[in-house]
Amino acid sequence: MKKVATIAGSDATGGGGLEADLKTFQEFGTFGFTAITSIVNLDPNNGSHHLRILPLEILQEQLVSIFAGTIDALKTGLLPSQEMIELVSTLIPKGIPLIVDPVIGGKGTQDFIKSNQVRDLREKLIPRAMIVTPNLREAGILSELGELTSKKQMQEAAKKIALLGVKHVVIKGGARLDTKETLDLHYDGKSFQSYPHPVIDTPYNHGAGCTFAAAITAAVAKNYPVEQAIKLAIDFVQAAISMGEQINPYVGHVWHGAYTHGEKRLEYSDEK
Ligand code: PXL
Repeated sequence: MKKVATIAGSDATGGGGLEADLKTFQEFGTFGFTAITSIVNLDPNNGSHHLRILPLEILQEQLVSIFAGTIDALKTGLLPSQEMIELVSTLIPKGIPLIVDPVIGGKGTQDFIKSNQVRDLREKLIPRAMIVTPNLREAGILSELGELTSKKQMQEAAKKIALLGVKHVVIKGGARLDTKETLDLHYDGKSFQSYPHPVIDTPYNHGAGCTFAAAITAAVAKNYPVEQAIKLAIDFVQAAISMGEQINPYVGHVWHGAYTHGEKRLEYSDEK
């Protein structure tokens, strides 16, 4: 069985963060490991998110644990401090495919990380990655091009991010592009491949970005070439968004089990 690890924050409400990663890893038939950097909690009085950062030594102990055996692919998500970015950049073994999801902010909340951490992501972690998967906003920040609204600007941003030293840049167009169709863009240092797909009209899409990067990570662990891993991840996330559900008064999550209709497993039947 392929082993995949995520170094990420916990989303207490279960849609994004390492919860999304683990659920997705399992759906892809891989065995998931986690190292928790932080916990994002939701205030039920007003829907605001609160970030609780774990002590660095607890992250270090988890990294030592997960690297005690073989890991086939590794994903990073929310790394909320410079010390954590530094630690992860130094402790992850060379030779394991690394997928960096450069989490900067959540939806409609304050950014989780500030400019110093963004600089460390650019200078320390992204150069070690095989694939980086920013959303539109993160791509604008990492490329220092600001707001991106067109395919051409996405291409420019991908080129600039590739210059940081990462082979594959995959920008998630998401629902923020000003069109009915959206697109995900892949740049491999030589050419661009775009993957247009319809925007699914739903507010219940929390967790889509983490799920996308987790799906790519699991597919890479299973030896899929990057292009095929991206296609699998897009189909998986489209299914997950189309079955998104409201989870509490403030947010609705993608259903990570949609692709294989996990909700139908073990349905109780009293038929004899
Ligand atoms: O979607 C970005 C994200 C990443 N990681 C954690 C999160 C979120 C969004 O809420 O909670 C832990």
